[in-house]
Amino acid sequence: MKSSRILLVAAALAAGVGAAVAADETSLEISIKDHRFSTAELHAPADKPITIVVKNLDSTPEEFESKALKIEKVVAGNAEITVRLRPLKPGRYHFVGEYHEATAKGELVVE
Ligand SMILES: [Cu+2]
Repeated sequence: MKSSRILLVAAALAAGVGAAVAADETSLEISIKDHRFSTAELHAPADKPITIVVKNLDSTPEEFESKALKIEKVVAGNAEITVRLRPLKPGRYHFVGEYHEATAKGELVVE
């Protein structure tokens, strides 16, 4: 009996922490058009989780890739993906559209 009550308290605490983290999260959006990112520079605060929605407005697929962020995710033509990042240290994190690397370049600036 005693242990189940402790479990309930633990579950309530975990739920509270989860809600606090979600509210503190940074949501960003970027689109791909004519094999270029718009905008090419994203800004986010340090030490907070980040979510980036990548919308591909081109009809051909693209691969959202960043070695610095350890991301490699294909976005189908006229589709979108959501990328979730752990809290990051301040810095400039480059990313590219790997299928059109000459034009699809961008940076996530964490400060
Ligand atoms: Cu790749």
